[in-house]
Amino acid sequence: MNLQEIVTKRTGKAISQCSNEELYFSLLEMTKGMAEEKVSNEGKRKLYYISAEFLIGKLLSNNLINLGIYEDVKKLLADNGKSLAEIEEVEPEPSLGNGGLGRLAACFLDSIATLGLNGDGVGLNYHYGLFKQVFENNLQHETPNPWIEKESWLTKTDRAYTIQFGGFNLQSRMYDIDVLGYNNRTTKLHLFDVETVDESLVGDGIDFDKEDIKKNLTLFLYPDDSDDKGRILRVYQQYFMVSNAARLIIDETLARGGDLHKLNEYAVVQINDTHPSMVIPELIRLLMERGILMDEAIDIVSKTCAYTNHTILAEALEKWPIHFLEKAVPQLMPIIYELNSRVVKKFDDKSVAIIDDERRVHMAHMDIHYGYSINGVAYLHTEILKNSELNNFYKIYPEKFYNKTNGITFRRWLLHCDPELTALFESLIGDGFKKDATELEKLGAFVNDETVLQKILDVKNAKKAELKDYLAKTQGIELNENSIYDIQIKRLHEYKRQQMNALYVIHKYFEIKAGKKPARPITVIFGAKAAPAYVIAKDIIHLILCLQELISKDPEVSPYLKVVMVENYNVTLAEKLIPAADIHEQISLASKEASGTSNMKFMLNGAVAIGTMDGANVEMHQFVGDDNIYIFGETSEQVIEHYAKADYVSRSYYDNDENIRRAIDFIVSDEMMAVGCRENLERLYNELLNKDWFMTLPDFEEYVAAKERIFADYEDRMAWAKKNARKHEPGRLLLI
Ligand code: CJB
Repeated sequence: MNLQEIVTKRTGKAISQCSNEELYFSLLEMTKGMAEEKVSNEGKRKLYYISAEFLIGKLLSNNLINLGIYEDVKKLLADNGKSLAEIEEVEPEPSLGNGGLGRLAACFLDSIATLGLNGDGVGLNYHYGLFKQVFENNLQHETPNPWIEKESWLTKTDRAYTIQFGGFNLQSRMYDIDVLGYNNRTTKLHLFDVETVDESLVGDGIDFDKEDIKKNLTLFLYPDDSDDKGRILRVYQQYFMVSNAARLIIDETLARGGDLHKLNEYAVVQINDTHPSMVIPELIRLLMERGILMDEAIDIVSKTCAYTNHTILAEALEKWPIHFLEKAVPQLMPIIYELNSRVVKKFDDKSVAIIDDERRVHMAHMDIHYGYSINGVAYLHTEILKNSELNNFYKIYPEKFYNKTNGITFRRWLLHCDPELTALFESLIGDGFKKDATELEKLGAFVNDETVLQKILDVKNAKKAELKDYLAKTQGIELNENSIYDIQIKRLHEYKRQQMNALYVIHKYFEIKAGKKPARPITVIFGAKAAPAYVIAKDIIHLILCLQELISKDPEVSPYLKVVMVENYNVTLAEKLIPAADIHEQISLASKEASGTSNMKFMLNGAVAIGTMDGANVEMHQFVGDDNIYIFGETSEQVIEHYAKADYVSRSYYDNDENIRRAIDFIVSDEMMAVGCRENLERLYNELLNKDWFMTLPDFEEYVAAKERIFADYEDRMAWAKKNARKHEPGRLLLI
């Protein structure tokens, strides 16, 4: 059925008479119908990408693009006085992810579908998602983020399993979301849920009874893990995810006529970070239940599973106390003990054991011993894994370590979010780049063409004006479109150093007060959620929001400097912010950002990076050269050495550097106390002064200098535009 027919069936009205809501649901029905008609990718070996997060973003426009009907639908609606952009606003964004790890999973699904590979995603159907961020009194508050409506992209399937936990069983149900490839076939995102989940369990904010597993299992992604109850709940969630996945893999393999003794020829399981690691013992257990002996089951599973590491931060490498697992999933423990005892017998090195002396199970260790591949997500990150963080494993299994530098889908991050730039590119190099990003290299021919460069600048200005309108309408934020938009959007974490950017804002505030006005107004934009239990991260949000208020009320400074923190940063906002950015901040402490992927999205949309030699910035720097990226700060080798020698003392920077002292002292100044909370500001001040674990202060002066250079260079508009055009010369970034 075409759109008009569906609209008539649903509403009895003409398109022109329908509300945006009626049109959204009609488009949803039409698109789902078209997806169902497409064939799934095929091939003998099927990939199961298991992930706690899939940060898929809104689906309507992306699906219309991938079906090749976006322009036709847009025109049909426009001919009837309707705006597709306004209809898109009706769509809730699925709240199934947190950060880059989840967005990467979503980009992979797009890529799998487009490339025609045989592979599906497997995860959980969180009813309230991560959480919705609300700002009150310059503080972050968390509320549920319901996104599942009566009609949605989810399709209930017939697949259901009985999942066994210590002392009780739960009935699962699989829901599917079709992921459309570009002019191609589809793949599926399988999301498992519990029939008994009860949304009314959630009371104040995001509080709920963490022990009522039957009712709470799929309420939230990453439930607060500041106490044991929350941590055990994460174990229940993870096991539920992987037990369903393992059963699905076995059933599908058998349904395709596969032989479980050769499971590895039919299936590959990608373990996205450690959350799905229990799939290893669970698959072994299920194979044994089906009559395969343990030795063989272990061998089969070891040839089937592969693990992606996304961070070297110890806190994110999960280690579950044995008593948690004994309680939640006792049936796995005999297998985990056996896996550990084989390791201990073979290697006389405690650091590679699966179970440590504190009786904790190291999930990553299990993945490495019993998987066939371990990958890091950027060149530098993989080198650090091999040479330091996982060196003891690398020495045992050098052949298992691979690098896979992250990528992004340019359908969403160019075609969808910047149709104007896409049209410009298409007019210059044809449309082959929509399926094969390497064709963007052809843009290199225009690097000295001032007419083209001017058009690139014109598109940027149009996107900046669009962002201004959007934020005014949706968040009541006023931007000056003639200012420089300098944007940092990512999870809030001390290692990502949003606090360094905030200290720069304070520095600039003092400079302006002292009469050193910037050539052009600057708007520093942040978007970030802090984990509910991460106190210092929430204090950093508080600092930024206080600066936003204080500066906006200061008539001396506000014409030149503005700070904005967008509320509830998500994929939808990223799609508006990225095309409008002039400058993007990639300022993590070198060695700590595994890759970063917003760096790639900004670059694709013609923004210039200021950053450290960290994650994928290193490869970007290599590709674009010194002139087109603003690199500063200590190297990863220097940083790793500071940690090894424990020689970093933040207070000495405070004592010896006036700018640093002035900026840090301002955090607890009377002006700040007038807009903020003493407790939060003092805690952050003390943290920076006495600990500063992620070494904000040593890089500060170089950061300030790099910012001054980038702002000065911005004024030569043609030279600036060239920085963008150059990025598409031959041999540039490899995108998925
Ligand atoms: N990452 O988003 C997350 N969550 C985590 O818990 C750990 C890492 C991010 O994964 C991205 C995809 O690989 C990386 O680009 C990013 O550097 C990393 O922080």
